[in-house]
Amino acid sequence: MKICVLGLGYIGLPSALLLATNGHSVVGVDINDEIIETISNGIVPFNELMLSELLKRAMESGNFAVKKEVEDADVFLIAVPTPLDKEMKVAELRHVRLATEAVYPHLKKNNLVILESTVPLGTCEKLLVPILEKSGLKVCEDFYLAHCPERAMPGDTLHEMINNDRVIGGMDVESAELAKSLYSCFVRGGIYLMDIKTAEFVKLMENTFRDVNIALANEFAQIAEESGINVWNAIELANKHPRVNILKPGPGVGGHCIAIDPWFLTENSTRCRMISLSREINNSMPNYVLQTVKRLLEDVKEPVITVFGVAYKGDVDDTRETPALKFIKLAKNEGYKVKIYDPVVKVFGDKKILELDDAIRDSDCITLIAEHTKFKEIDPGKIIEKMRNKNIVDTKNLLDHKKWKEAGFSVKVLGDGAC
Ligand code: SAJ
Repeated sequence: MKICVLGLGYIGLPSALLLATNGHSVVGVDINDEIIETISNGIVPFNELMLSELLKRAMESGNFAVKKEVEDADVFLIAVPTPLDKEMKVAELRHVRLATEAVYPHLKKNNLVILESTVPLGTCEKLLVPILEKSGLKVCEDFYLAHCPERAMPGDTLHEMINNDRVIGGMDVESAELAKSLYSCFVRGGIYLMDIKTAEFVKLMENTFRDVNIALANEFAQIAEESGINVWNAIELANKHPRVNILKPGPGVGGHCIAIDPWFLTENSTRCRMISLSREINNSMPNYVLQTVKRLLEDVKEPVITVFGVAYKGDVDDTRETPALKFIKLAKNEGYKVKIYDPVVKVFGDKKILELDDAIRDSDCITLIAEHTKFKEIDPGKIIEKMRNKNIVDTKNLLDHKKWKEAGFSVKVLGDGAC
C-alpha cells in the first residue's frame, strides 16, 4: 500500500518508519525544508531511542522517501502539531487544516485518511470532512476517515508505538476496520474500534486523567509541607493500598500533551471544573517552587540560582511547555541571576546552557527541575566549594539526599515538610 505521512515530527516520523519497514511504500511529507534535508541525509532531527537505526533500515529498504509536496496515495496519515492558543486556551488547528487542505486535491475513490494528531471533540467531523469533501467525494461512500490518536511516551516512542494498545475511531465501521488492518502491521497491542468522536474523547480523557492526578499529588505536597509531613513517604505508604496510585508531585507539568490537551476539553464544554482547576494548580507549581527558594535565600544579596534540568521531564531533550521556563522567568522578575545546567538539552531558546562548573560557580542555590538520571552521577563533594551558598532544592526527590547533606549542602525536597 502507498502511504503519505504528513508531518515528520515526534509521532509522524516513527509512524512513517514503522510502516515503511513493515512492507508499505511510504512518502513522508513536511513543510519544513530543514527537517526534509536532515531526514534525507539519514539524520533524525530529535533525540529518540532507536529511531536512527530504524531510519537507516527504512532508507535501505527503498520503501521510504521524504518530500515537500503531498502526492497521490492509498492512505494519508496526518500527524501534525496541535498546539494551544495560550491566550484563548483553545486548540490551534492551523496545521491540521493546512495538512487536510493539502490532501484533498489528491483524494481518490477508496482512499483512507487518518488523523493521529490530538484534537478537540468533533474536529474530524466538523473540520476534516468538509475540507476533504471539497474533492467532490463523499465520506463513507467514496473515501474513509479514521482518528487514531497516538499514545506513545516521548523517550520510549518506538517501543510504545509497537506494544501499547491502540484506539481507532472511524467515521463508519469500514473506516475503522481499514485503519486497523493498516496499524496491525506493526502494533502488537490490542486495537479497539469505536466511532470517531469517542476516539477523540478517549485520547483527551487519558491525558486529562494524568493532569488531574498530578495536580492532586501537587496539592498533597503543599498540604504535607504545611503540616510538617514528608509527602514522598506518605505517598509511598498510601500507594500500598491495592486501589490507590498517587502520582508524583513536581515543579509543574510540561510537554506538548498533558499541559495542553485538557484545555481541548474545556473549550467545548461548560461542564469542566476539576479539569480547569487542575491546570491552574499545576501551572502554579513553578511559583510555589520559587517561594521555597526565596525562603532559603532571604538574607542573600543579589542571589544567583542554578537550574538543574530545563527539559519538561527527565532524560529527554524536549523543552516544550517546560515548567523550568516559567520558573526562570519568575526568578528573574524577582531580580535573581539564573544560570542553567542541563546535560541532555542542547538548545533552550535564547538561553545559554552552561557546563556544570560554570553553572554552579558562585551560585547560592541549585534548583533541580527535570529528573535527568545523569544528575545522580554528580559528586556533591566535588562541586560544593564552587558554590557561594550551599543550598539545593530537589523538586523531584531524585538525588541521594544523605550524600548531599554529608557533603555540606542544605537540602530541601519539595513537599518534605521540613520548612
Ligand atoms: N509529571 C509529574 N508527576 C508525575 C508524572 C509526570 O509531575 O507523576 C510531569 C512530568 O514531569 C512532565 C509532565 O508531567 O512535566 C508530563 O509527563 P508524562 O511523562 O506524564 O507525559 P508525556 O507528556 O511525556 O506523555 C504523555 C503520555 N500520556 C499519558 O501518560 C496519559 C503519553 O502516553 C502520550 O502519548 C503523550 O502524553 C501524548 O502525546 O499525548
